[in-house]
Amino acid sequence: MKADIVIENISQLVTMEGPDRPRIKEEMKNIGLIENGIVAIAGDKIIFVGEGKIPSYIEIGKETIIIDGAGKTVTPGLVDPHTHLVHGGSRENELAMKLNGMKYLDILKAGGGILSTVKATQNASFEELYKKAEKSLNTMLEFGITTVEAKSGYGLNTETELKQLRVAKELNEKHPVDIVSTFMGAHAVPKEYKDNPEKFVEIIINDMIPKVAEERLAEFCDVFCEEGVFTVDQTRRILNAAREHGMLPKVHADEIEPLGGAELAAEVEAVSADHLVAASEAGMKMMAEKGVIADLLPATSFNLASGKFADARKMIELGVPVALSTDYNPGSSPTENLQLAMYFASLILRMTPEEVFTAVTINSACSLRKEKAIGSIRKGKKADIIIFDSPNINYIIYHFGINHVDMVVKNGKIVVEKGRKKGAF
Ligand code: IZC
Ligand code: ZN
Repeated sequence: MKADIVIENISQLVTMEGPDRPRIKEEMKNIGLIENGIVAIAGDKIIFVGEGKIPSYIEIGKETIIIDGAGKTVTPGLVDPHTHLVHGGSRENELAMKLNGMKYLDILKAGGGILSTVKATQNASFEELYKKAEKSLNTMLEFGITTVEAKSGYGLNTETELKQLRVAKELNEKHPVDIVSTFMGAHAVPKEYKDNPEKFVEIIINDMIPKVAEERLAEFCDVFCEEGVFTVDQTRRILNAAREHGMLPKVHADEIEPLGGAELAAEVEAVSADHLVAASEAGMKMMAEKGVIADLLPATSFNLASGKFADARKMIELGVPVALSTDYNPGSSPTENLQLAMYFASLILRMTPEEVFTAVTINSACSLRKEKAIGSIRKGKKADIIIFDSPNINYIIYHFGINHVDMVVKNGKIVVEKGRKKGAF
């Protein structure tokens, strides 16, 4: 078999070998590390992973690209399983309010926050939303993200929710980064329904969900289950309706107030519960029992500046599989830099670099139900591979705030070189 790309002499090759399922407890420390590693790619697939020299049955032709991995760390493409990628506008006007001590939920209650992005998204054209999200996707790719989840939820009316999801669909078709879509009409209660939120829940269930399903615009459904936003009961009803239409549940759970979101996520057997800063230990135990993935977003906690962070150590100890995300959004986490979230996960959540890499590869792939195709470097899997200009994984975490990516191979093609996007797409 002829190789198109060979990466050899790799100082640290992180394969994430092991079963295609979420890794828990001590398993999160096993990253399948190979020193002096080698990877061969043909077409869009990995055809060989090993140590030392390439075996003779793999043909090296004149066109085969040989990459020297000396002094480099090679990992599976990073998977970001929680973002609000497609939206209009930005919210830097909230910075002064925040510095004056105004809380995230109070800004929302006053008609700002998510609702100000809703206005900007309703007013933006398809092309404007597309261009803005494309720019963010390029940044994400340069930071090593090869698959990203994207939520709707800045439309809050059927037409704009569909517009957001259609933008994500077209970007998925045209941009190298794979996008997995989530319908999140239940992101905030629009002003018109402030006094009758039940009416809005009805619209989500009876109008939005069937239309999203009919156009096959989303694989998942998510709800912002939070004090003053959607109750546990409303969240349950919305997620059950979405499941009936083929969308798997995710929950924004216990981000700020301990409402019982973790417990609900376990009850509805959600694929993931995200945030969990205020989650109860009982809720975490229920999640562990049901295999619900904890998707933690430490960049958001950092940026909300409340000093509160999710208890990752407790979750890992209890056997909850942990994934990590940027939560890229214009309010609580305006950053596409997953490496920064990885740094916070290590230094603040006390996750080891091995646990961090498990969380952004195989566990995050599981959080998007894509673990059969991505999340590890194994023969037959998709050739989504990152070459970091770092001699080991500890260095990537230690030297923080910068982009360590040297090269990105996506679907077997080199799309980032020397940390910069290559060509137009
Ligand atoms: O726009 O503020 N938490 N949703 C729930 C967000 C943050 C995004 C936003
Ligand atoms: Zn979110």
